[in-house]
Amino acid sequence: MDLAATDDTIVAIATPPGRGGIGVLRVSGPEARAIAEPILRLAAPLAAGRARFGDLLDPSGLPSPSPTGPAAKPRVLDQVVATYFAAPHSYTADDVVEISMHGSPVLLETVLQYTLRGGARLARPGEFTERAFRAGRLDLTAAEAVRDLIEASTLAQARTAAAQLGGAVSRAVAPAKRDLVTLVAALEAGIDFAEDDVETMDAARILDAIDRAAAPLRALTETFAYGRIVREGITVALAGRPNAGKSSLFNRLLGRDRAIVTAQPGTTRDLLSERFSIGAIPVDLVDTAGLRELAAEDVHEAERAGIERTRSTVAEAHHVLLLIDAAALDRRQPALQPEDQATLASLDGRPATVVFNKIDLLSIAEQNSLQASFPEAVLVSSLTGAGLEALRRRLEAKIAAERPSDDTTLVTSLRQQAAIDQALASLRSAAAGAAGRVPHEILLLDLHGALSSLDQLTGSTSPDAILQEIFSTFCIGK
Ligand SMILES: Nc1nc2c(ncn2[C@@H]2O[C@H](COP(=O)(O)OP(=O)(O)OP(=O)(O)O)[C@@H](O)[C@H]2O)c(=O)[nH]1
Ligand SMILES: [Mg+2]
Repeated sequence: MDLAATDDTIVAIATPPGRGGIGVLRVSGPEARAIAEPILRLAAPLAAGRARFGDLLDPSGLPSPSPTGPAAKPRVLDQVVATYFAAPHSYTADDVVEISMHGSPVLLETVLQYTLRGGARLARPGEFTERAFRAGRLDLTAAEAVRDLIEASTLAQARTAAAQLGGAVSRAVAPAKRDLVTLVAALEAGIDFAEDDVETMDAARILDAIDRAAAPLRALTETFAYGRIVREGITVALAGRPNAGKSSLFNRLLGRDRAIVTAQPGTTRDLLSERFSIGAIPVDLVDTAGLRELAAEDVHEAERAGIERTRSTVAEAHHVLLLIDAAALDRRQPALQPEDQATLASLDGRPATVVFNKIDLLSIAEQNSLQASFPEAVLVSSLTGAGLEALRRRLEAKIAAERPSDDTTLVTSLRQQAAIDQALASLRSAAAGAAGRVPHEILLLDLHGALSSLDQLTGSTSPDAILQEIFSTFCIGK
């Protein structure tokens, strides 16, 4: 891999845009100290690993870094804490100075401009982490985890990212890599010394070794589906016939009046989507247009288009809440209408929950007999809020049911999953070769292929273009 130059000094505001209690400017590179020190008047000189309190001097009053600039008596702009991390014991492994000042955009911008005039370069998004990666302080899965941790919007996402930052994915892959290297070495020895009477491995032992290497990789890929749920969340679609109360339930679950509710069937036309969370999992809840067959002469173009959108949303949702107006059912013989049965059938086994709404219009006895007829259904009233807690718990339980055991490493990124899949494909091909007794030279091609996929996973052999793409998704200052 090409080692990018770290001989220049980069700078960025590390705190988010806007005003705050503290704003941090981060300078990293060989000139970090030299660039930062002139604007700092500290109680004691910068020392590795120490935070120093002191004044931040107004750069405009300083002898300008360009010799033609005006020189005047320095004014104090702020009181700050400056921390110095000496190379290689810093995040980037370069010299790093972090100046924590009051979080004023004007102040931060002034100091940033000063460091730029002093020879620092504005950091690209993710460049600090990229330097940490290139210095070998993080592998690629951990570097990606830095971004995921910053972007986490639920605690579950943060926990998963933190585990990856701690090297969980690399650790899970390490035994497979070790086994493969051992196998490759044994086979290569067999080839190299073919004439020297070195005992070559038989097919059964090779197959066994390949299987041992594949097992932890397979376990990782099985976590991907759930890892994605943690990272990206799930889509829950509210479907049902017009007037079942979908928009009312939508508003209730979100806790605010987002969707228009009227007594007229066909109120909702466009899809409405809002994010909330259930048991730490982000959920995109989608309110849809009521599903009904429209006679040709009954052309409401907007409603027809809405129904089409509903069908495609229902077809893609992780989970469908099929809402049914309980008050419109036959009280003695409650049964699903053909439209509702058709919707359920269209799901093809994907998770769905039948929800009977408007139970405030039913007597307790009627509610009980409805629940007895549909033991799996949840009974709610969007009007009174009855049954909503049970509905939330039901959704939470359904999501939790997909979850692997608590201590497993979750693979969340498509890139990581693709690399592991590729390694597994190479191993499958090697196993088929071994079973078919192909020459070991051919087997070795597949085994090296698997190893190189695992190297790509951790970034030890990733091409620069791929690295650029990954780090460009970071925020500036990280
Ligand atoms: N009594 C009672 N009325 C409800 C309940 N939920 C909804 N309603 C009423 O049912 C009517 C339809 O509600 P909406 O939420 O607009 O129904 P929808 O399914 O979104 O309807 P469309 O958008 O037309 O498909 C409104 O008059 C609501 O006030 C409930 O739990 N109990
Ligand atoms: Mg509606």
